Amino acid sequence: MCTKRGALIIFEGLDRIGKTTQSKLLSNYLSEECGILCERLAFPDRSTQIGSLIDNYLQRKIEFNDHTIHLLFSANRWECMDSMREKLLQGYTLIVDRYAYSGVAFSQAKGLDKKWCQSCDIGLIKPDLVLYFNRGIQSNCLSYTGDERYETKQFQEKVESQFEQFRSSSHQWKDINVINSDNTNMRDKESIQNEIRLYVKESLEKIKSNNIEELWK
Ligand code: DGP
Ligand code: NA
Ligand code: NA
Repeated sequence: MCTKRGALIIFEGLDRIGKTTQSKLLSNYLSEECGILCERLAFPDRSTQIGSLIDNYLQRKIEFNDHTIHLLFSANRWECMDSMREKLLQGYTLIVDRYAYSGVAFSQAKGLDKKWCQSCDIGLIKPDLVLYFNRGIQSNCLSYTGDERYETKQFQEKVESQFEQFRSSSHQWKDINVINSDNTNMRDKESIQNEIRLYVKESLEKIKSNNIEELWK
């Protein structure tokens, strides 16, 4: 095979912080303006059978204990790995909304053991770039509240402090601050998108072989 593999680019961060909007903008830009093979996906992928259990859980229609739902979220990533690997090797860059970092952060916020949380995602495809959406220092101009299970201010703040642990532990982790420097407003979409495009360009240039590494090994 002589095509260079695509990049695995992850969007991470709290709920309602702009990941979906920005990942769609990026995906359109790469495919339409740069002519780069590209696909966007999101975890949880609610379209599979496991994803439908997760969807019902998030909508509070069914219950699982904390360990069980953790394993289901992880299984939902694992069931996509073969097709993701195949796509990457065909040269597709994959833009992915959430990944194993959400898995660890959300479950740790409930009090589960970190090592246990990480263990079931060991061996997933390692990202080339993780864009972590955050609000910098504590800011009140974001609302996380929604109807789904995790969408309360109190829980999101716990998750936020768990996300922080990945900052220093990974060199492909880049912070995207969504709040203006005056700390009162959201940055405009274009400025965030431009920052993301620079990181993505850098990351695409770094791919020199078809080698795919594994997460947390
Ligand atoms: P989203 O579709 O991106 O809004 O995600 C749905 C919710 O599930 C959101 O509150 C984040 C949470 N979530 C995403 N991935 C995981 C995971 O692996 N484990 C847990 N416990 N929660 C997750
Ligand atoms: Na959500
Ligand atoms: Na989302």
